[in-house]
Amino acid sequence: MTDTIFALSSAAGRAGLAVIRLSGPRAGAVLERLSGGPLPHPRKATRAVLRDPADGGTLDDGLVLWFPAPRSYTGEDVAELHFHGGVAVVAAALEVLSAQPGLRLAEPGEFTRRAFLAGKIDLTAAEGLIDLIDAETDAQRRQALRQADGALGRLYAGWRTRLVALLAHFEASIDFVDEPIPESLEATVREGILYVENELALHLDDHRRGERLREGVHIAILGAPNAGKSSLLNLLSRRDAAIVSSTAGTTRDVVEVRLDLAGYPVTVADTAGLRDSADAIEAEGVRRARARAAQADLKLVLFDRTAVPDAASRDMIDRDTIVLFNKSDLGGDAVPQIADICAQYAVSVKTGTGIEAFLSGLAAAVRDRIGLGDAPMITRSRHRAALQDCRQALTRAAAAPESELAAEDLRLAVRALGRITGAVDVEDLLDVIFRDFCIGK
Ligand SMILES: Nc1nc2c(ncn2[C@@H]2O[C@H](COP(=O)(O)OP(=O)(O)OP(=O)(O)O)[C@@H](O)[C@H]2O)c(=O)[nH]1
Ligand SMILES: [Mg+2]
Repeated sequence: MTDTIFALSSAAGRAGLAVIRLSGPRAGAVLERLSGGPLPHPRKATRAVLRDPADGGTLDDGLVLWFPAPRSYTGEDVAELHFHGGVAVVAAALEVLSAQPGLRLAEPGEFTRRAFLAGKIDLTAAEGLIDLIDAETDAQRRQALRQADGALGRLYAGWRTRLVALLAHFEASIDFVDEPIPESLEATVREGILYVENELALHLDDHRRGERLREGVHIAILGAPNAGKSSLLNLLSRRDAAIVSSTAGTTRDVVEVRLDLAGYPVTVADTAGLRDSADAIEAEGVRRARARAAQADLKLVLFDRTAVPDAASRDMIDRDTIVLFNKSDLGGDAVPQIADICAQYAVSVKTGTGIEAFLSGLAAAVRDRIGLGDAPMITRSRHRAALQDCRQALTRAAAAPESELAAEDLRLAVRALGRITGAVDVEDLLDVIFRDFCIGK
């Protein structure tokens, strides 16, 4: 018999309410024992005094819910116990449950894993749920919600169904060797393959928007020593994250701050001032700054407006850059148009001049890089890799000289798509995916 699992599903610690969830064949019996009565009406919150069956001692006066299989989160019998959220109440309740025969504490993500195994959700929906729990900003929440709802799963399942149908045509022709596949049918099948391949190509050509939204846009602050990079990081993060001083070469390590920028997640990295240095530690800092620049989705290149723009910083400028002329409060010449491929702003981090315009430009640049479109976006490199495999297999299938070879590649393509939603080859994937869950989910 399957184990019956239980866990605290609400957050640990002091709270107004605590929810303990049970799932499995013994959930109903345990609910009856604790509440001392018959099972409540399915899916209706019912008041109950919960007692320890061992000595009849009262645990709490709470609410219980009963979700008989298969209409439950996991597809199994599920019971929910709502307690007052005190730490001691919850600890006592969990101890009583552990003492019940056939019950054990759930592993991380085990409830959702059971939901997947019962066919309640596909893997992309399960991953969407993890993201929903982890969502830090509003845009992340909306993307996760859409994925948990199955939008991505439906898109992939739709392509897979199409390919399976095409494959069936080929397999029929291979089974009946005596009757060669008609030219017209072969052309239709190839057309179908190319159609899906094209859809996949469009879906893959998304500039990693979905992954960026999940992981955050990486922004690097770059520029000559003393330009005001650390001051800018502190302004953006509204705290003293990095040391600011008038000594050139203050910052050596990369200092990272995660922020919510107008609803989008970003990671801003402050870096060492770019210059040639005989000091080994500073030189290492500059090496790290350059490495960050190479990985960044967006670069903020800072110049001191009162100084001549240095070559090292100018070399950093490309289309993914916003140029800032800082220290406008100190005057200086009219701001030169340093590059025509990106936006530039004259600001003073010290007095706040020009900062508002820069911030709205920055928010727009971030939105451009991850904005939520209508089509579901690829959110994980796991999905991207499988989609790329699928696309390559389709390209080969369309060009294959014989139907046997085309069929084999088509089969590989179907399997690659199935790997994303969990239709095939899942065993080894499950552990990887569900261990990201917290216990009680
Ligand atoms: N007047 C004026 N001073 C500024 C402004 N922004 C920063 N500073 C000053 O410039 C000096 C250097 O600032 P930092 O933020 O440490 O500069 P940095 O680019 O991080 O310098 P390194 O870490 O050495 O590369 C400090 O004394 C700041 O107070 C500004 O807008 N106006
Ligand atoms: Mg600094």
